[in-house]
Amino acid sequence: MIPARQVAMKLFYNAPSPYARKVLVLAHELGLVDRLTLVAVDPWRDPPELLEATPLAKVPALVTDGITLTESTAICEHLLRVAGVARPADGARLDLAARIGLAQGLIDASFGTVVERRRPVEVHWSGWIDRLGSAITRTVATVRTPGGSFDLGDITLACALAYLDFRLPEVAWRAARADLAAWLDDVNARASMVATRA
Ligand SMILES: N[C@@H](CCC(=O)N[C@@H](CS)C(=O)NCC(=O)O)C(=O)O
Repeated sequence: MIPARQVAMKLFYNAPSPYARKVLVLAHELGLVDRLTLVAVDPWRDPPELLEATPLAKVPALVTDGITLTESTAICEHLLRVAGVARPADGARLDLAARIGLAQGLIDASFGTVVERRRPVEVHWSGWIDRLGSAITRTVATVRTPGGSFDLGDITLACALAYLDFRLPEVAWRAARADLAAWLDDVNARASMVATRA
């Protein structure tokens, strides 16, 4: 059997996708990016090579050892295993899962807003846009300012906040959380974030 570290990995991604960026930032941080065959696709156009890999036609999708992994967190957890990063102990693992969940939800609410706004204005569901907006505001107010290593929780949060700046600049999260804004400005200068900017 070929050792896991040598198995080929093909990553379907789209540069503006915050979910795909999260995977790519982690791959850079782990020094694994050269191990990935990167395939840039626009999922909204249903490219045949993406459909062949996943019926969901979503990015990110990682094909490895004849298996397609979808869901950015599952892909990241696989990359952490490939890199040999030990799983945190129980308490830290719960805290990490909670931080990933909050930041991922922030991406979901932001991405959902962007998609809803792509519909013709007369069919906008304003109640839904407002609900997502409230979730964004509450979540930004709630997240802790990271202080430690740039782990998957922090990477997910950085991708979420950078996506707000990129696609929803009218959300005044920086004014509400100057501490978080300073942190993002700091991590935005990391090589992994610079290399994955859309
Ligand atoms: N929960 C998934 C979300 C993936 C996702 O929604 N990706 C978007 C790109 S930002 C996509 O491919 N959308 C195409 C579609 O929904 O058809 C993850 O964490 O990977």
